[in-house]
Amino acid sequence: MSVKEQLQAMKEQAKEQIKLARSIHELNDMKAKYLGKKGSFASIMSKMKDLSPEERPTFGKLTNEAKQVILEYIESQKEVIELAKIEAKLQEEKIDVTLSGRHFPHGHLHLLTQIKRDMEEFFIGMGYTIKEGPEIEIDEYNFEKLNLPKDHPARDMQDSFYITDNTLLRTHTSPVQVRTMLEDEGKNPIKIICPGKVYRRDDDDATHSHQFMQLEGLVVDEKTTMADLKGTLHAAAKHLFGESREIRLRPSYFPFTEPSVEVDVSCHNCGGKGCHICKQTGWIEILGAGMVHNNVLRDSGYDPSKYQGFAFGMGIERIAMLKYGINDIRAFYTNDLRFIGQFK
Ligand code: 2U9
Repeated sequence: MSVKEQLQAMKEQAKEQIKLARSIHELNDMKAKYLGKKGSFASIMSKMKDLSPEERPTFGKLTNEAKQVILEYIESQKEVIELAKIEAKLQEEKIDVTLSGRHFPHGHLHLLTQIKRDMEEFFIGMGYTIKEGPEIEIDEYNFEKLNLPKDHPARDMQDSFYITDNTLLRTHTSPVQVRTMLEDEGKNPIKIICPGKVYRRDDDDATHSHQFMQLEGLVVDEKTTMADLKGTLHAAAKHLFGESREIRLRPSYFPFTEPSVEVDVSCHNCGGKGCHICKQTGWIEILGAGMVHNNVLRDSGYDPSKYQGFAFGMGIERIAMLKYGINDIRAFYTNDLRFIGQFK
């Protein structure tokens, strides 16, 4: 084969093979194979020495041209590879704007918080102020100032979480009212609600929890009567359970109120006819209340001959359970989203 033919064969072979290179790395291998020190081109060049001086210029021209052609093949394949790379990247990063978006669920307030806030708004509308206080209380505010003498059964160590002899987790939010009365030093009327967590040493079951939420209210003024209490509670019951609700008061006993009452609301499920929710009575007990005991007024600095007051207390869980037919109080605390998510 003449040199010219050899060069022609090499160019053709290079053209075919370079076209097959799929990466820059493969292309570099091709470059080395054809144009490298030990490549095909170098081996053809080594034949230069065997040629006569007349033949050399033609040989030189042909080899230069062949080298140039191979370099061009390499360059153009390099472009092909780079374009393919860009195309692959574009395909990989392609965004399908017609796909539906990913769903990011929104959280919402816990049912107990919703009811607490709803009640707060209702009472704010009635002119009340919201008061909060510590969950760790002293015995004096939690019991003594509420007319719960030392030997009262509710003060039993078995019923409360005592921290020291003198401090405990509050068993109701009433000490917040005591603190407010003491702060006002018997000078100003009081109209407050006190929502918050309370603690009792109960064994947890479907209707008891060692920790639950209360909302209590206290009004102290010079002309506060049981009629004010009844009107307030009727309005609250209607707000919670519907405009056509009625309430009834039954006599009861609490150490901090005298007289004391338990308050029933006409059943929101059957309207009073009797159903499984109201146990066929037409009425559901929703809270306790009464006129503030003279001892309680006096012990916190209010003169009972000048001031009267009413107070009420309700369990927020109980209200929620009645309103939504929830039959296990523990559902509020286990944070199962299938339960919690129902109350958006
Ligand atoms: C002061 C004076 C009086 C708060 C009251 C009740 C009646 C009552 C219960 C309802 C269900 C507690 O959550 S429950 O277990 N509460 O029945 N609470 S009167 O009386 C007060 C509070 C503070 C200074």
